[in-house]
Amino acid sequence: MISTMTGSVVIIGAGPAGLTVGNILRAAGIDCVILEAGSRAFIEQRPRAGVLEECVVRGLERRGLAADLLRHAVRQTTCEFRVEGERLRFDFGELTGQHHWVYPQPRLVTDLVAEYADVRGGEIVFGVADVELTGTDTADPQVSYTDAETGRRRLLRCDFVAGCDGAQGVTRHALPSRAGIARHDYGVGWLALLAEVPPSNDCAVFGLHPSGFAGHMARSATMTRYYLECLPDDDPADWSHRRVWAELQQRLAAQGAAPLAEGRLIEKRVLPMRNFVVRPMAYGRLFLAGDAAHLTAPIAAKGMNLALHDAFALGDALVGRLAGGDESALADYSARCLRRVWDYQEFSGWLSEVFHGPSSGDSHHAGTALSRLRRLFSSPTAAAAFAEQYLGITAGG
Ligand code: RFL
Repeated sequence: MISTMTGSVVIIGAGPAGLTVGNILRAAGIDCVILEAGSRAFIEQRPRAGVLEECVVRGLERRGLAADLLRHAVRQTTCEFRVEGERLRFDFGELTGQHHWVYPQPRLVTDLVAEYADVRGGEIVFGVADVELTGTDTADPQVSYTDAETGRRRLLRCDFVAGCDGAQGVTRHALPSRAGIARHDYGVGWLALLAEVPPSNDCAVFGLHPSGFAGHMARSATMTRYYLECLPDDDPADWSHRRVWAELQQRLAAQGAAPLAEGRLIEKRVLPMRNFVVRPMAYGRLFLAGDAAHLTAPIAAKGMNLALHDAFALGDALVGRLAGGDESALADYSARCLRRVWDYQEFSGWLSEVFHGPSSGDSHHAGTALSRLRRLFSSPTAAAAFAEQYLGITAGG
């Protein structure tokens, strides 16, 4: 079966990036179809990120995509470091006038799917398999896939392809071999945990400890994400309920901090801390966005934010081209996004040095890590620079 869609875009992947691109195109009346490997229920429930930068929220709001978020998200203006039994509270809100928004990724995805499919009339095909791209370096790109309902192959001819299929997707592999992939492996793992308990602090907590980093991040009034540094090849099965809570209590302990509220762990998986960046993010009529183009370990909580920054740029550029004949923003898309991507990669590396210093087994690294951290509380210039990166204020793009 062949469908020809003139003046149109095929978007692969219905994560935050793909759904945002789709919504922007639909708002401009441009035809598009989103092909998603999972089901609607699957993408609406998959627990992942939960922290959005102020500038991303404003970007969503400008495109009519933040109504529920603005009603329900919680604002945070402070983060807290716990080190050597001390609590160091960093008030980035006071420094910048901006804040973070806590809104679980599954809720955002639910909002974006509803707006795209139910309000803006966008087409989305769930359960696709064996997606293949051809002719992306010509004016006649084609995408084929196996339809879950009929089991038959379908072929779509379109004008542009948006590769928004995440870090495990296929679109990145359609780039020519000369496209470069820069990789970095931090050599540590994080045990990512989702606990059915209310947050135990009013803001994100980063615990620097000789046994390993630990993190606490609110997701909702009843759900908290925790992280424990571990070996990259650790088996989550070796982390019993008791062991997890004992390590969290120990690594996040500080004077004046109440013990953590403990509860059922509904997710427990080991994430190797590694990054990659695809350069360039575009080739011919194929444009990558989000994790498909760059993976940023959750050290700095930037992955979903970057995916949305890309999606704004790509959606707007495609509208400029398809509705107005203006090629310039598409031509600049990769270079523009990569400026922000590299800024966030650098910030992630900076934070990794700090978070993983005390547990590195290297007393020199431990010393410099603590020095970096303490400078945020003694130097207004260092504090301002950190706050800008934490909030994504000055990054290019
Ligand atoms: P997604 O969300 O992975 O969506 C890609 C979609 O593509 C589909 N797909 C395919 N569809 C068709 N054909 C194929 N061949 C396909 N292959 C894949 C997938 O089913 C999926 O629906 O990518 P996107 O849109 O680029 O969004 C990226 C974000 O999801 C990601 O960066 C964040 O979740 C990262 N992240 C965090 N980011 C933050 O900004 N703040 C955080 O606090 C934060 N915490 C996290 C995180 C990621 C985590 N994990 C599990 C990796 C915490 C965790 C634990």
